[in-house]
Amino acid sequence: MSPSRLAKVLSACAVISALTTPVAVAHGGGHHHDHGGHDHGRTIPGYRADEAAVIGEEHAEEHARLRMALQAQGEYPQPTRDARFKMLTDTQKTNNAKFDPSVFGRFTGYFPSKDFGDHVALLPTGKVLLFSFERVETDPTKEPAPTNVIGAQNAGRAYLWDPAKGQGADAFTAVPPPKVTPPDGTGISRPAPFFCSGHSFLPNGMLGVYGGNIGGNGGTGAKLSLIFNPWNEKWSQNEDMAVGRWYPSVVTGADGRQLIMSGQSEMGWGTPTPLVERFPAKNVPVPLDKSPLPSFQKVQPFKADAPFTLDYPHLFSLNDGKIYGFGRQPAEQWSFDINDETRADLPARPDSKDRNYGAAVPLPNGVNGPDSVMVLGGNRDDPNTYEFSGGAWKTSPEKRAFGRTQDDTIILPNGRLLTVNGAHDIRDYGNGALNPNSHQKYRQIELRDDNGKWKLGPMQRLPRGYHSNAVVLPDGRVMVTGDELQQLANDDNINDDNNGTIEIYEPPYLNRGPRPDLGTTYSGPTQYGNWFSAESTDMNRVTKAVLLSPTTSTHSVNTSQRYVELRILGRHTSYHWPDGTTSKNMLQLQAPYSANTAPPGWYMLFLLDEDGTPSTAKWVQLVPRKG
Ligand SMILES: [Cu+2]
Repeated sequence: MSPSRLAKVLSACAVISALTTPVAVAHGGGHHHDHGGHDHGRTIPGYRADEAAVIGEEHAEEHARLRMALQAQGEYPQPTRDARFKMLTDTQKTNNAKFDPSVFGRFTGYFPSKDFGDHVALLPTGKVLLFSFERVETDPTKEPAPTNVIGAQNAGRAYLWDPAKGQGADAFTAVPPPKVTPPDGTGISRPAPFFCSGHSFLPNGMLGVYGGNIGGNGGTGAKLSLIFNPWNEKWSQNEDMAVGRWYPSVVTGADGRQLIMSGQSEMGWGTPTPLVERFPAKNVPVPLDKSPLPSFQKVQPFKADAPFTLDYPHLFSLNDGKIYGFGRQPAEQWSFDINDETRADLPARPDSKDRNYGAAVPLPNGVNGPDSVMVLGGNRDDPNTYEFSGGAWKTSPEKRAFGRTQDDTIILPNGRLLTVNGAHDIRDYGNGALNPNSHQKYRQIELRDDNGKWKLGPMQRLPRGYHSNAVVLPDGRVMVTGDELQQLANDDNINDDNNGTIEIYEPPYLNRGPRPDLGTTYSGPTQYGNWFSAESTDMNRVTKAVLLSPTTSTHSVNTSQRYVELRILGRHTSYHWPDGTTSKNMLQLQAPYSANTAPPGWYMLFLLDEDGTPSTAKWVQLVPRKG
């Protein structure tokens, strides 16, 4: 049979099987069922027990043979993509009809993206930087990333998406990374292969990106040190780091400097580096303004090491000014003093299990800034959430509906938490590795309310696991993207250059009454402890003013998340400035007292009413006190 004929037969049946498979709903606390092909004694490769349950064993065996025949022909048929995507579209629609948008929110957008979005950063211009790698594979049943690819094909790519320009191709602009010639023996220059790097923001809104993979040895750490400048939309390159890092984490401390930890070294997979590096170096001023940085600045070694045995640790700057490093291995929990450059042991996480990539989030703590962190993702068998607070761990009384790995949990402008994305394992959505067929449950979002209770909500269109991301936009919507495997598996035209997709989720607060107004806001740099103005025609309805940090994330690591309330010092119907001008309906908001509460940098200011409905955001910048 020809490949297209094979594909037609299979996809015709696939639609039937997909549509008759019961949708959604958790199996309950971490129960797993292996659909890998060994159930009922069936050993035919490609056999799926879940399919057999719907269409019968013989028919499922027939499918298995067709599937293997297709695989042997080395291509993934467009009709299979189309059938799969139709199933996901239909099940999303059916399932989500039962969720009241004012309680659970709703998914409102799905559109093509120029990039896979394996790495994302919301920039202080309101644009989103998306980056990953040039496509090396179109078949989602094969490893889709250039992990072992050496040479020209292993190249980075980056795009800006401007939400103000909508959802079409015009809203995307290519911003390729600098060309480099990696030390891979080929001598070939190409856009920097920075996928699976680590990143965080500098106090001037620029993004520092460290590491990457030059290919081979199961992933060979790149020494790349790059800066993306959101103000002129250009990259610059620094001097290389001392070591290669693939899967490092980067965090910005209260001093405005970045610490770079972990990552598989230039020796390849299985050689995580304990070396910690810092940018900028201590004798170089921290960048505060928008002027481009000089190229080839140095990173600097940090005295203490960070011997994480598993990569991509969660790093956060908490309100005592220390960096907290929560390793995926339970005993690898440390704090770092950024002034003394020392490391101290923290108690072991109580779950006693290594965790996969999964979410962690610093919890809102009023005007004081975060002093505790919730670790919740990364173990599909564990629905518990763990809180590190006051130097000790506790297991929270409230669980999620089920455990997830590769999930993202982000803080919304009302201080509540949203979990999106998730999978069974890396490249495994519950039906075996490199099988795009996913357990439906991983498509359901989960929301945490003010009492800490979690509830499942509507489904996203695609299952998104490994390399997925989510970002709160300044208008309060949430952008969901990432996971090149699912994007390739559901692409409506694999031959065009739109390989990625973005989904938009509107939280419940966008589906209730009118939002509080936020007008002109002081947009210059604000020193810690000073007050600044924000105008609102709903001034008297406003109960809270909050700073929400823009986030940059990958692999469920999101070190920049932060939620800080501001003191409202005054409400003025009419305020007369010393220069003779007047502001109407003006709130007087006080910046946090110290960088320990919120490190220097750009933040989104939201005003909230008593129902927790946020305004759209305005950008403000916190800077150190002068003198
Ligand atoms: Cu990766």
